[in-house]
Amino acid sequence: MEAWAGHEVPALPGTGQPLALYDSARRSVQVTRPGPDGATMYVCGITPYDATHLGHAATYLAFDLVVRAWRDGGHRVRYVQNVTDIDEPLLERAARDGEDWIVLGLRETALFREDMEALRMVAPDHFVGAVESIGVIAERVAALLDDGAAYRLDDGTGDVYFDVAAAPRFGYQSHLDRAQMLALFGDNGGDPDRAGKRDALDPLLWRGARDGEPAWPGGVLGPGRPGWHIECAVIALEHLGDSVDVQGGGSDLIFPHHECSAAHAERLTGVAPFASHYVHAGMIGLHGEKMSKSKGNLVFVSRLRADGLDPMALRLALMAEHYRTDRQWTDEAGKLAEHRRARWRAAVASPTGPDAESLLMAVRGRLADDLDTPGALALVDAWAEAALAGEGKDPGAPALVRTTVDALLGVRL
Ligand code: 5CA
Ligand code: ZN
Repeated sequence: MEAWAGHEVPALPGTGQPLALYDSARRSVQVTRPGPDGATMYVCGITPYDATHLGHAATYLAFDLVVRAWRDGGHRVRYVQNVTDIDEPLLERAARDGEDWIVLGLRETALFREDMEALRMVAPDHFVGAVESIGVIAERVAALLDDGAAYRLDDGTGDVYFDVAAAPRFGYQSHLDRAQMLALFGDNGGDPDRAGKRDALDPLLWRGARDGEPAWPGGVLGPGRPGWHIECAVIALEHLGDSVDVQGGGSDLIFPHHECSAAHAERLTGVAPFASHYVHAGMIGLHGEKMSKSKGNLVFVSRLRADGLDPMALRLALMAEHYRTDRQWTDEAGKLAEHRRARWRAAVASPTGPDAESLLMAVRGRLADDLDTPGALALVDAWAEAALAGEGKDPGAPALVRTTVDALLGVRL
């Protein structure tokens, strides 16, 4: 499907530093090492039944900063994001509201594009729906069956499951014990109690057609629709090759989603690990609870925009704390960010300011260190206050700071 329009990221003098990111699998911050063909990143996209809340915005912002840092480091970037435009939660919401699931998905995806554009998020090179990928997903599920890594339940449903025993390293990404895995699996779309499975943790690859549910031809699989984890594995493999530099999403996807999609991809290609870095953004909450569709405590980007919060201030608000920390949204955070943006705007409108090249190097250093946005923002604050106090006489500095903030932080002043 079409991504949003995106926008120019201005070039900066010199080259950024190698980007280090926390990898959930190795449980440490490690330098990313994109190959000569460029850096590759797959980020788990929305399930479009309720777009776009601040949690989504914060997570996609983290990966937008990854793209900016890589580009600044001289890398070509290939970035893919999916849209889970067919899945249980979408069908449930459509049924609840008496709406066609296709209409619901299209409307929320359109709103998501609008919000991403307003937030000046770098657009993915491929923005790929599950529905448009069903043919290739079915082929890969058939390959897993042929390979003995998947099996069909013999209860006449046509449902096909992945055999986790076919993934000897299962668990290397999330580091959970079996009890933790079982609990999360059940809470996140899994069916640990389904009769006939070889292992309670075996994830669904293909759901055979049911009366009243949408279904597509699946070739040898018979009619049905794909499971969730295989969707992301196959879309990544189709568009980015056998492995990626970064597999990204919120920390709610560590298990089962990223563990299972890595297991599927690795079994399909024989290449492990599927991702050099499994990168996870912390959860945004409201009044102490994780923001989620099921809890109904969502703050929508479109609502904040309609209420007059500038999208650039929203970016700054979401960058005020580190992307990996779970954090709370408050109206106060929005106000502080508006104030910060106003100070920065006034500062870059000054005729002169302190040396901006050293600021650029320092901001690059903060972002290269696992996207330390609080550190980067503090550096720009200090420069802005000095410029506003009339310190520093470099007439070229304000323009370079404006470009630095635009290119690396995505904030247009
Ligand atoms: N379609 C799947 C991924 S393939 C999905 O999880 N969709 S979603 O709409 O529920 O979430 C979209 C993205 O936002 C995911 O990366 C998810 O991890 C992230 N996300 C969801 N809720 C929050 C939250 N409260 N805070 C931060 N990120 C969140
Ligand atoms: Zn995904």
